[in-house]
Amino acid sequence: VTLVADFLSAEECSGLIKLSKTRLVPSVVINRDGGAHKRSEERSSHSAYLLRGENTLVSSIEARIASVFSCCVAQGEPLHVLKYAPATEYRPHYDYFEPDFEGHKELLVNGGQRYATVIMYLNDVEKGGATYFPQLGLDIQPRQGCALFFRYADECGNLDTRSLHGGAAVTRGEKWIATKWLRMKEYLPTGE
Ligand code: PD2
Ligand code: ZN
Repeated sequence: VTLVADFLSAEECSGLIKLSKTRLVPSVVINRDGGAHKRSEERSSHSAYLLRGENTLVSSIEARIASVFSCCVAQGEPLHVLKYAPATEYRPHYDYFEPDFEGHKELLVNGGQRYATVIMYLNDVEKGGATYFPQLGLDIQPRQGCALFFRYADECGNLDTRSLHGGAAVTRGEKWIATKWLRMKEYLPTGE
C-alpha cells in the first residue's frame, strides 16, 4: 500500500469532477452469480466512467499513473469517478475477481485479473469517508490530490486477501474520488 501526495493538482481534481458531474448514475456491484451488474446497499455512491484518453486531462493522468506505478496505459480500465453524499459508503470488498464465481469468469477474459487499484482523492472530506483496510488496521483519510495505490495479485496471479478494503460512510460534506483498476494484461476499451 502506497500513498502519493500531490499526485493530482487542484485544477486536475476539479476538472475531473466537472467532467463527471453530468454523467453520474447510481453505482452498481458485480453480481457474483452472473448476469447484469446490480445496485446494492453495499455501495451507495454515484459514479461515471470516463473513456480512456477521452481528453488531454484524462490522458495526462493516465500517462502519469503508468509512469509512477510502472504499468502500461493499456492495462488500465477506464477511470471511474465516484461521488459519495453524506451517509453513503462502499462496504468492505475485494477489487479482484474471484475465479470461482460464475459472474466473475467472463470479466477475466478482457485484460485478465486486476492486480492493483489506484484511488485518487479529488476533494478534502469534511468528516468521515476514509478508505480502510480492516485486516491491516489502516485508515486513509481523503486529502485532495493524494493517490492511494494498493496491489493484491502477484505476477502469477496469487491473490492477497489482506487487500479487503472499504470506503467509510461520509458523515459531513461530499467525497469525490477517481479509481483506476489495473489489469495484468492489456484491457481493450469497451466503450463504457
Ligand atoms: O471510496 C473509497 O474509499 C473506496 C473504497 C473501496 C473506493 C473503492 N473501494 C473502489 O473504487 O474500488
Ligand atoms: Zn474497492
